[in-house]
Amino acid sequence: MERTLVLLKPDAVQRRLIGTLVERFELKGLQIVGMKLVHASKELAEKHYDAHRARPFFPSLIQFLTGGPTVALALQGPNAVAVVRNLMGLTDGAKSPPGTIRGDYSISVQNNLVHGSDSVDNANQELALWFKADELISYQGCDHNWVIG
Ligand code: IDP
Ligand code: MG
Repeated sequence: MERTLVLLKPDAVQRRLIGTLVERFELKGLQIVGMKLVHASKELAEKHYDAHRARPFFPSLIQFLTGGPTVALALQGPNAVAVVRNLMGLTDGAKSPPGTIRGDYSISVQNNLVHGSDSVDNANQELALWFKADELISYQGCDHNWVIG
């Protein structure tokens, strides 16, 4: 079973969308195996977005991610990485189709509410960056056989 990192970025927290967004992932059938509120340090934010270090928007992105608390979620399920990316939609909220999280709630490129790992390798690295090993909980959901089949 695959695991992925989701962040409800500071705009989602400030806009009181935590419950709404967690519900989207839960109703899809993903299982929460880690969850915490983190006020990201500059060091954590820069490590998380290291791939974008050379981009012109990097300083603004780091200011955004460190500007308030973030909810870090570890989600588990079949093809969790791709499932989450599809639920999120496109990077630019203005262009993301209705029905996706960003399409429904964001109209910005930067302030697009959610992060989701883009590959299994990156998911494992990002989970290790945001969570200690003992903060990820393995358990069998009681509805597992109905949701997964
Ligand atoms: P993703 O979150 O859809 O995977 P990435 O290209 O990995 O998008 O970019 C990481 C984050 O950087 C985006 O979610 C968004 O917050 C921000 N970002 C991406 N492109 C731009 C841009 O052109 N201007 C400002 N911020 C951007
Ligand atoms: Mg990305």
